Amino acid sequence: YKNVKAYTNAFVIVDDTKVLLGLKKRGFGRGLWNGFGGKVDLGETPLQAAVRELEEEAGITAPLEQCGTLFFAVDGVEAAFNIDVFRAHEYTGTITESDEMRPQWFSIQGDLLPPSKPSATLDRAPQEGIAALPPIPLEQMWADDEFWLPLMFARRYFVGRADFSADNKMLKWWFGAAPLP
Ligand code: 6U4
Ligand code: NA
Ligand code: NA
Repeated sequence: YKNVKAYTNAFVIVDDTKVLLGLKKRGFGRGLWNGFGGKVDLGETPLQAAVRELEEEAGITAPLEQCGTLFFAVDGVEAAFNIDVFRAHEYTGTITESDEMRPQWFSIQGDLLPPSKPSATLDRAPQEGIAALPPIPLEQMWADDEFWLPLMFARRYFVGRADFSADNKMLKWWFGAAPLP
């Protein structure tokens, strides 16, 4: 790669049990479920960009906090991605489909649940409505997501890198976590 472009990706996670994802309807990553985000515009901080993109793509406002940093390079593509990842545990406004994203709640289940989570929390009866949500559709998401989503759901701070081939296969990757600073 020859240059690095700044992007954001934002997740709303309610009660540690459900997460809002959007189905990308156009452009890069079309057909994949992801958080809400995009390019950091000139003059914006990554946080400002994350708040703006969440509003533009899902119609809501949330007190986002950075929870990770990811770096992606693709063979033969000049620009690599630096993605600041944000999360919030609450939001205001009405979740609204946009031209770019179709929002949908998913339940956090199985291997994506934090292993360190106290069993008292995990074992309690699911809240009304949660059980009916579909599980996170990893097979229809970027290949790297399964490695850092559990860290995000465990409320840890994560960093990582993945290198993709020109046809978007993940060739090499590394992800790690630390307690939140
Ligand atoms: P335009 O329409 O050009 O303004 P914009 O909304 O600024 O687009 P977009 O949607 O192309 O940008 O941003 C790409 C989104 O995809 C960002 O949220 C970052 C995310 N993304 C890119 N590669 C990813 C990967 N390997 N894994 C992942 N998210 C990725 O989980
Ligand atoms: Na976007
Ligand atoms: Na944008």
